[in-house]
Amino acid sequence: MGRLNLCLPFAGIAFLGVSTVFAAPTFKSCEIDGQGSEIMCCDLNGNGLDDLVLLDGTDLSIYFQDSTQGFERKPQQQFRLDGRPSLVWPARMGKKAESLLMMTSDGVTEFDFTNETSPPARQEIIRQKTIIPEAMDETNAMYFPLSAKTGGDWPLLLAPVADGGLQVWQHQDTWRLAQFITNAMNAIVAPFIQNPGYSEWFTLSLSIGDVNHDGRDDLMVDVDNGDGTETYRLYLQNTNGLFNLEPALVYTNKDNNWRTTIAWTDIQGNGRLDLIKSTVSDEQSFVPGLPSGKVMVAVYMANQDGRIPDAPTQVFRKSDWSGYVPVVDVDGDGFMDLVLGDIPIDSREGFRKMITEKKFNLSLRLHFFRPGAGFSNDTDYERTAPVYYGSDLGWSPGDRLYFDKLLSLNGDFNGDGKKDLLVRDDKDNISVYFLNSRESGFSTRPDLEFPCPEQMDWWQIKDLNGDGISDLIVKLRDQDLFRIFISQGK
Ligand SMILES: [Ca+2]
Ligand SMILES: [Ca+2]
Ligand SMILES: [Ca+2]
Ligand SMILES: [Ca+2]
Repeated sequence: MGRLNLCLPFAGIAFLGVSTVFAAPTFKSCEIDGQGSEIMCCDLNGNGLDDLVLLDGTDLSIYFQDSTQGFERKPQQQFRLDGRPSLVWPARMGKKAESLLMMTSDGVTEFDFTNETSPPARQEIIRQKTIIPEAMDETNAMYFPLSAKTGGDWPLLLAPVADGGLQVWQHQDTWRLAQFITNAMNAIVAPFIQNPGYSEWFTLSLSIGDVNHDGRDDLMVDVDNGDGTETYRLYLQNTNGLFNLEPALVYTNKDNNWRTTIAWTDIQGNGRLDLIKSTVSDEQSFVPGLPSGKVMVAVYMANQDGRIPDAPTQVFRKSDWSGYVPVVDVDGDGFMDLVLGDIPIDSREGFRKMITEKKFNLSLRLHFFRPGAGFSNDTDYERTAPVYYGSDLGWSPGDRLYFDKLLSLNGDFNGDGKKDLLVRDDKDNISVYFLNSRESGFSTRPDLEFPCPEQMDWWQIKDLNGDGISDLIVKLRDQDLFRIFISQGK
């Protein structure tokens, strides 16, 4: 059996919004029916509005966005990819509308949906043996983007091939193999326990994003060295639309284990990647069997030459059981800020109460970054957020706490360029508290409430209609239903 094991290692790259006069916008809600674990947002017909592609096994359902109606409940198109393991992602291929690309064991195929009413036009664009398995016990397609924007009409396409190599394909009239990056990923042979014998599996850990803000996506790869260390390499994209094969950054993490989480982000917006490394303590709390939740957060600011220093520049502590640190530019001044959390459990009784009420209080501490001074050592602003976690079995906030459910600071729900607090704060609602200023922090009462009396699996934040205000997609649990809240302009 083959196994796809994919992850995206670095935190999102900040988008600096434009400050304008604002009020609480109104949101329209709609629902789409459909099964699937992943949803892709992309503009398939080129009308400037993101459409939704729901991925379920190898079945795709397409919901086109209408500027007044939002989304209709039923998909306008459904079709099935080839019955083989594949990676799928959207990319803009020489025109305004985006296409869906599918990579299988023998190359890349483009699906073009510009004619909404007929099935997509299909074209094989790259014929090349890749490391995607030819067959698996359970055949499915998963979302994994393998294209890099160049600032021009065509992206670069990346094809992982044998022996850990990554091919870079460039479009010049036709698709041509332009570059080869060696040692870009792990492809190892590992024993598969249930089925004696050996089968190949691979891990692909790479991230594509514009690190130095020149409009060209850069590439970071992460290779597990197999000795408890891993090596990150950053390749910047040149003005000729290819990668500089001399890495701009090489960093070996000597603590490659479950307790350590690494996030790469450009804190100062100077084009150099900085490192935030958090380590979860294995100390026990006073509740038997419950770890203490203490986490050490070490910030390494890159040197002038882009290198990561041996010793951390600043060290912080938090206690929220999460190796994940939300690094976002909360106040929109162009510098990333640090958000630290604490979940106080003072007693066994307190812990019991937390379990029975299905709610805990998360204390958020904001440390704003100031040029020349770094993150403030003292907390700039502190705020308690009640978090309702519902019937999630057990209690393990872990990385999911900040990521894709319960709480997020990745959205701007009034379009003022400042990030707002989105939190599942009671069993009926997901609430938004606007960030008013550094000093006064988030609103005391919710500015927006998105109704969600059902159990939910996760949410996704994205500006689907391009009005500069974040929209919200909520996946409901145990129902083939997604609820979508779309802003109606500023
Ligand atoms: Ca770049
Ligand atoms: Ca900031
Ligand atoms: Ca805002
Ligand atoms: Ca919007």
